[in-house]
Amino acid sequence: PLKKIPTWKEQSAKHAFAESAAYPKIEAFNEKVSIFVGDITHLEIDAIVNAANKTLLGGGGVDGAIHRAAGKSLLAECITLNGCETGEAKITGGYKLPAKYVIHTVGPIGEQTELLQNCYRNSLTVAQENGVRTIAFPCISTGVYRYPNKNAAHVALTEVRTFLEKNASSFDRVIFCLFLEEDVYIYENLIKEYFPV
Ligand code: AR6
Repeated sequence: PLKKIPTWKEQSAKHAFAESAAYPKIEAFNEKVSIFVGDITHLEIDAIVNAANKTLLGGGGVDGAIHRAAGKSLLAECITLNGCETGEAKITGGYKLPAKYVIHTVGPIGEQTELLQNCYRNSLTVAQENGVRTIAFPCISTGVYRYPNKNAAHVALTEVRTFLEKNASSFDRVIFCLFLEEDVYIYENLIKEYFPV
């Protein structure tokens, strides 16, 4: 039988962070992934990923929440970046967020698998290049951009697993930050397939 994957269901980010700090560091990549259910702007970690749009100048959904929580200095830095292509990723400071960095990636509009794969790969690469050891992803493209939730979860889990297989020592924790019940149901089932112990 598969060992149970540690999951975080706490709405309290402080509690989640305390758990993360207490969690023993284990080399196996499958010990490094977690589910967090709640608001990504509450996470006190190295980097949170933003599901942005090509302008990088803010929007609704998780993008709006991140800009509101980070304050206007985030927008000021984003203005200097001259936008971002779909599938690419760019890093900024976190400003008033408890996270040190925000990694902005632009998901595809609709189900364009390769572009969504690129979002995860490029975000993890940018994270690695900047010494980020703890990172959280929202469910990129599954809101306003309408990528089907379950298929998007397969992409997210595949890409994180593949990246960790090659670069396990670069990261202490990769968090799938889930905001909707539907995604909690999907990830709790699929994560066991991608990260068995
Ligand atoms: N914390 C974590 N996840 C959240 C939060 C939050 N605070 N708020 C929403 N989500 P979406 P997209 C979830 O629409 O589909 C913006 O206007 C949400 O429930 O934010 O990539 C951008 O500027 C869903 O599961 O991103 C772009 O124009 C997930 O985040 C466009 O939307 C992604 O939903 C990008 O669309």
